[in-house]
Amino acid sequence: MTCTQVKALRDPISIAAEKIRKLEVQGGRNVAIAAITATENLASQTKAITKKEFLRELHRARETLFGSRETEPLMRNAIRLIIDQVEKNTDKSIRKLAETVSTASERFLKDLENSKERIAEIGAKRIRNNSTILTHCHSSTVTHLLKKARQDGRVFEIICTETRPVFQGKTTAREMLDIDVKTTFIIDSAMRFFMNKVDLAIVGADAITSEGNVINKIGTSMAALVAQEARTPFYVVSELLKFDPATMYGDYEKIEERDAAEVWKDAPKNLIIRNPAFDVTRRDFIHGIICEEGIISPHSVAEVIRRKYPWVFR
Ligand code: RUB
Repeated sequence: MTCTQVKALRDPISIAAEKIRKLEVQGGRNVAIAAITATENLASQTKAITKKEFLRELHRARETLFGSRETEPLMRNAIRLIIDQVEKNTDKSIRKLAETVSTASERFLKDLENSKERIAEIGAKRIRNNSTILTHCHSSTVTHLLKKARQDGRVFEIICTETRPVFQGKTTAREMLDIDVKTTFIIDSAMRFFMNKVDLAIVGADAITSEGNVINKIGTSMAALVAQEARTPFYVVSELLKFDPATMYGDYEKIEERDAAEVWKDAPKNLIIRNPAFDVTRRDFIHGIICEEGIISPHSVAEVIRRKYPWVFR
């Protein structure tokens, strides 16, 4: 290993980006937390002498983190806000600027935690006693909501999809078994078979667009489609800051395409394998977005965000 490679491995940003890329850290929320923590660590260890150098370091970190997963606006909004605070700070002392990173990071993490709790409080009320809920992939926001419902004494069952190709559904299944929830594990293509046997479908989100469409793990739009056919209410559970402001100004949210080896390791030569990580669920399929501001219609999402987090649009 070369000196540069060793140095890169020790750097908190490269370590975090690598974990995010490899899905050792998964889910929009955990990705954002890992990126924020790494940025805070980078700032506390900086050897920069001038503000210009410090900012250059932060901008480099931003590029590396944003490149680690393309469909994660919560991470992007967080890092953008933190760097913005440093840029606005007129102080020239690096210690003070590093403190700004730390204060902004801690505040963001605290707000994120509060949102998670608020979402769980609101959403848990929709989990009726003796109901069955279907979920797809692993969303820490969804499982937190379900844990809250359980703490509130609600008895319910979960059906979770395995979520090919990386099987994040196994994490959901384990978390549900840990809180004594009766859990059934199904293959993704059994979604339609089970959808008319459940009372509710709940999924997380990676990104929300200005039109109120939701981007989440590949297969989510299929779940939404079959939920509509089965007349099963379909809810998205998400922090508002998963909103991507660039979609307001014409950009499309990028859909990350992952390594083909995740789908088939020793695939025959010349076989084309496609592995998109996410898909878009149109707002018409979504009953409501359960967020920190309540259960809102996907149609009103941009308006609610503009009111609650006006800085996102700047
Ligand atoms: C995870 C996924 C989750 C959202 C929401 O995909 O699609 O539903 O990220 O998760 P991956 P959370 O495993 O590819 O990251 O509520 O934890 O933010």
